[in-house]
Amino acid sequence: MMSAEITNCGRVGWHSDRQGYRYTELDPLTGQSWPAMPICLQTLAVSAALKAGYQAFTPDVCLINRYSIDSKMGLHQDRDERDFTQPIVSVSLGLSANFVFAGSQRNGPRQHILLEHGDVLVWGGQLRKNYHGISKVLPGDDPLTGQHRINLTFRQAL
Ligand code: MD6
Ligand code: FE
Repeated sequence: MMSAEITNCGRVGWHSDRQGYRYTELDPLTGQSWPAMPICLQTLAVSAALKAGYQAFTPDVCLINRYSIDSKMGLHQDRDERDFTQPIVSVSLGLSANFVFAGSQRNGPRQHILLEHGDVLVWGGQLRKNYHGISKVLPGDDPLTGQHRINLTFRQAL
């Protein structure tokens, strides 16, 4: 089992290493700022949030995960952000994946959602800190991403 390859764009980025995980203003691998969040992506995220009823979403980070067919993401909570009234907007590209959505407890009942190319999931309110993960990336060969799935998650971290 492999985990996804990770990078970011935006004012901060989410980084995990031996010292733990955190949001940083500089990419620890390059010492440089993360690339700016492209306006078109920011606009997409803000308008998706608005459609779902979140009127003041101001994402400052886009976490970029690239999965291969053998990668998974274990059940986790997204809880390193400051303001949990802000939703998360997740955009799926390339190969499809099985998204597992548990409750507020890791071992609670699970829902399985197929995330396909172009799907946008907006996530917030009572469910903001629910456990979730990726159990499987479905094999295939996507014309744009090849044998990969790319997930963009937009958050307001600060
Ligand atoms: C993924 N996504 O879809 C991993 N977190 O590859 C997440 O961990 C995630 O999609 C919070 C909200 C939506 C998500
Ligand atoms: Fe997550």
